[in-house]
Amino acid sequence: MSPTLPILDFRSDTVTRPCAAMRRAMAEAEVGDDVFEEDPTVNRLEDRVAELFGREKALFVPSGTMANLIAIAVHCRRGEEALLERRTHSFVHEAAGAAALFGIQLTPLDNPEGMLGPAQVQSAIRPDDIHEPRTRLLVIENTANLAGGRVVPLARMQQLRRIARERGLAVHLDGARIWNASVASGTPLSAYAAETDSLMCCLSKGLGCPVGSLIVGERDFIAAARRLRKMLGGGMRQAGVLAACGLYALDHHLERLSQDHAVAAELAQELGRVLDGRHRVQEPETNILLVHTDSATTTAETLRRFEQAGLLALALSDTIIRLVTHLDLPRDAACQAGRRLGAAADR
Ligand code: TLP
Repeated sequence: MSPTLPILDFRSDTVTRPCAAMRRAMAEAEVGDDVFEEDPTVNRLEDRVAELFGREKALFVPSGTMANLIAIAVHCRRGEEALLERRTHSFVHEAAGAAALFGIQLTPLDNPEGMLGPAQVQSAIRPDDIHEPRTRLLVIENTANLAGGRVVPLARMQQLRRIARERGLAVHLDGARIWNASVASGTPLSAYAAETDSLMCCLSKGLGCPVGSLIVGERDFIAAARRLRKMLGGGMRQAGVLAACGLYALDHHLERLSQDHAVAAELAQELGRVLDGRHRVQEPETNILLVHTDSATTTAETLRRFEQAGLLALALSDTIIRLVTHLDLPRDAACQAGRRLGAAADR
């Protein structure tokens, strides 16, 4: 790789750094002790996010992982069960926190779409039998990250909610990238939220904040979540400096997500052009692009080829490479990637 080529970091939308204006908002933030609920900037962010989703309350927490853990633990008691699709972040990438810390069983269901289906949920819900865990919760991830940033359609969420209601289950939405789902589909955030009992959203992914997620729900749910946040050591003090980033991002970085989606679509075209038949590029729906390969060797070779061209990507498995677009990439990142890979192939 030429030493002058800037790195195009497609590993995740979590790699973004706060821009100058966001840093100014941090520096100027009014702060107080948030454990006493006295940080005006945190309070403003929580009120704003609750309103965006049309729910009573929101709670600012340090990470998406903590947000999911708390929500699952408020819904389920020890020995109870939550159902989720096998590729859901809470099952794959949260270090089994719900099981390890709260005694909650997460039961994965396989679905080729990467999202729960109504029929499989119906048959997975347990009967009232002393031998079995009590099924309490469905966890839905929208967008579905490891399925390639797929948007779970509102109609699917409505079907799942109906089943959950009929069978006495709650629904939690991992909306780390619900912003992307909403911008891509034109579905209002409040419409998604209406099909859930709780949800979480992340500021630290496509919105470009350095830290932070929120749990959203009704008053009693958030009161219980606040207690668990303290138990887990997630009560932050003058957190307004972080919340200020969220307020800034909601004003300036939400609508622009459509650009990230456009760059991902362009990148799919470019990669389709420069990668050979050992690769299949999955059409992106949002800002996440998957490249499926025929073997672990191809994956390793392709990642090496990317790296030599100054592109960083992640292997999700032996045969899946993930690339994510975000606001720290140049607008022509896809063209640049295609050009660099093409030029390297010609050498
Ligand atoms: N996802 C990260 C990695 O952990 C895989 C990424 O780069 O995509 N829910 C979803 C759907 C997520 O994608 C993530 C992070 C989380 C929850 C956890 O958020 P954090 O990293 O704030 O704990």
